[in-house]
Amino acid sequence: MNDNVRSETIIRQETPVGLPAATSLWGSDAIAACLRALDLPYLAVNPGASYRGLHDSLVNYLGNARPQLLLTVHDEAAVAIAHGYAKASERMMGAVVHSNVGLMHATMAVFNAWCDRQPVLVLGATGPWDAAKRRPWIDWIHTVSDQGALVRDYTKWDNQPASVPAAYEALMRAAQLANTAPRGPVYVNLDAALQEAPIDSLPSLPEAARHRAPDSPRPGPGVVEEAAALLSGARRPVILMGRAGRSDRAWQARVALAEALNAPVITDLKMAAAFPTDHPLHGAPPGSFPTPAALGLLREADVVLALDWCDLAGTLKGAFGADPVAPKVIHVSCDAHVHRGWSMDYQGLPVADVYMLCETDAAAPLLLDAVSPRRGERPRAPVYAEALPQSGDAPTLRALAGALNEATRGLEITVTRMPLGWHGSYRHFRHPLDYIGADGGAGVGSGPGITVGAALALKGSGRIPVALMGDGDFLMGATALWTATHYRVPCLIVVCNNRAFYNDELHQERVAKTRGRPVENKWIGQRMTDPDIDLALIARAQGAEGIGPVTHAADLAPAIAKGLALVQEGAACVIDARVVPGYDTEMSGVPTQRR
Ligand SMILES: Cc1ncc(C[n+]2csc(CCOP(=O)(O)OP(=O)(O)O)c2C)c(N)n1
Ligand SMILES: [Mg+2]
Repeated sequence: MNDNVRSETIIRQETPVGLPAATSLWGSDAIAACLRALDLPYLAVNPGASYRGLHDSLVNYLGNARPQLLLTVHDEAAVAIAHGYAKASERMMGAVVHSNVGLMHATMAVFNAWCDRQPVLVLGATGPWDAAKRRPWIDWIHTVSDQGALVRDYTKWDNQPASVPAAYEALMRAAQLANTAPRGPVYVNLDAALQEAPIDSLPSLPEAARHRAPDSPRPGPGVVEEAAALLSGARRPVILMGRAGRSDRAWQARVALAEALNAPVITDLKMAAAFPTDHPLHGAPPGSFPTPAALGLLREADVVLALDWCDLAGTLKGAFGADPVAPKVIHVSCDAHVHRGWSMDYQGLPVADVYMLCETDAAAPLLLDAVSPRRGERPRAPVYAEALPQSGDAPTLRALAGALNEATRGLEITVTRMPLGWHGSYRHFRHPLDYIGADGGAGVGSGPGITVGAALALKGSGRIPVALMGDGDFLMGATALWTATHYRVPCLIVVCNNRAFYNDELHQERVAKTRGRPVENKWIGQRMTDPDIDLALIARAQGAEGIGPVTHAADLAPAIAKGLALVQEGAACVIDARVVPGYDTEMSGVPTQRR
């Protein structure tokens, strides 16, 4: 858990009544006790008969505390909430999804967490595996051979334990692996018969502290010195600041390293805030794709320090094309430990003159100690101004960004989602929790769940969770909001509602142009109009506050201010901000975030 969020949050508690003395014990009681030993704060669930044994144990044996159940309205939201919680807190929680169908619903969220390298303990169930114990029909429907195969290619580990002691070990191993860098989701599948079997006594629980995840691997001997020598002697080093931790200490070490090297830093909107974007060394507005300004810096570089940069090969290709990569490359990452055959989320194979197999925040202090400070001319200060409220009436995304900046002045907010079309210069990030990064796997619909999970982690921290979300993203996952209202988790979702899957209109436009076909038709099969969907009503239907539709630019800042005030009073709130379809092409000619 990082030092910026409180370890315990106060949310609505649902306290079971009349708990019996534990005179009889069941397999799932032992499994529940083991989950408590792992110190999981919450289990986001969508219920199902396949884990009714475990559900009973969590409620009637553990008393619905440590872990507390969080009911979700969709299995995908359960995993997305756990994903968002880990992003903001750096602490793992669990998600329980019903046999096969629940897991099938949850798969996209598991994939997102996998690509985002975030730990989630996903629990599932099947069976009874013993066919003689199955109820007719439905238990057979609930039983599949090798259920873990559904998610094996995008989880770090999965298992179907056959006994209580095996379940203990599986849970310990799953938690340890999930939290070992590179982190990721794991899946433990609990046989219904094992859960529902009577047991004589609780086998003694494993010592979770002795199964905790190790610290980041350390780079091999000599590698730090090799990297430090390259950096100290560089004329124009550039830092690609990628995946990194949320703590103040790690943030400060990264800033100190950049300052010691006097090197421009490039950050990425796919990943959480890693470096202050208003620092004079922050080289270019961040994007999801390398921006022309960032590529220009790379072309001038003689040494590139890539700190767990997502898609290093692609970024270098953007700068150097088919030519050899001119600068020396120091590649700091242990991501290769989860590079496997099915998903290509590992991206291209980057060149590396020095390869430090460790995490960013393990490397930064070591490099800081080892480099000789580089003097000389400071790089041009490229500090850019944030978006301002717009004078015109058109509610563009830039106008929305300006309104957000105005309405949040003096407040500590955590941006839990950026919409496609967001331009990296619209808003500065000055703290590791100012922005928690994107979804990881480009799975639309994760925005609401990740936001609610992050808001859960941030409750009590004094920071206000604010999501800026596409309408497509909101609509695909909107029912995650109910979990926020039910459990009293405040958050603000500003839906950048262009009433379209606009990103894909741009794709149709490109194809039409290439093929010499009418661009005018790009909206067909993309626009969600006639009827416009009333997003504020979707919020109100779930007990949240709903504001809007807001249709004039001048009304955006007051609407956001009102939403923030409601959230500060404890509400979950959705603002339907009707933005005009279109991404910003004017901001220094830099492409906006798109897919
Ligand atoms: C689950 C899923 N379905 C479809 C897509 C393809 N896709 C990528 S971006 C996008 C549009 C998202 O719409 P919205 O959130 O409203 O953002 P906008 O494009 O309008 O800015 C779609 C459908 C996807 N990435 N994920
Ligand atoms: Mg849209």
